[in-house]
Amino acid sequence: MSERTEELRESFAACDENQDGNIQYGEFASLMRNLGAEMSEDECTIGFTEIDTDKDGVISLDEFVAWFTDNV
Ligand SMILES: [Ca+2]
Ligand SMILES: [Ca+2]
Repeated sequence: MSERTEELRESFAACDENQDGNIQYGEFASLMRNLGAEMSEDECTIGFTEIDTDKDGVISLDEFVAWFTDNV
């Protein structure tokens, strides 16, 4: 596992407040607030949907890593 992926895994774990192994919408919204991103409810929803590529309503670690690898 690359160092970059390890960092992302740690960010994911920090974001996963209830430690269930997925990021729910509420956890994603508070992550964005913590990052200081000024996002409206709509923008948050769009961002969440974009990362949730299999559309199961939660962001898995794979989806999180894939999105940050492609976009950051
Ligand atoms: Ca969670
Ligand atoms: Ca998903």
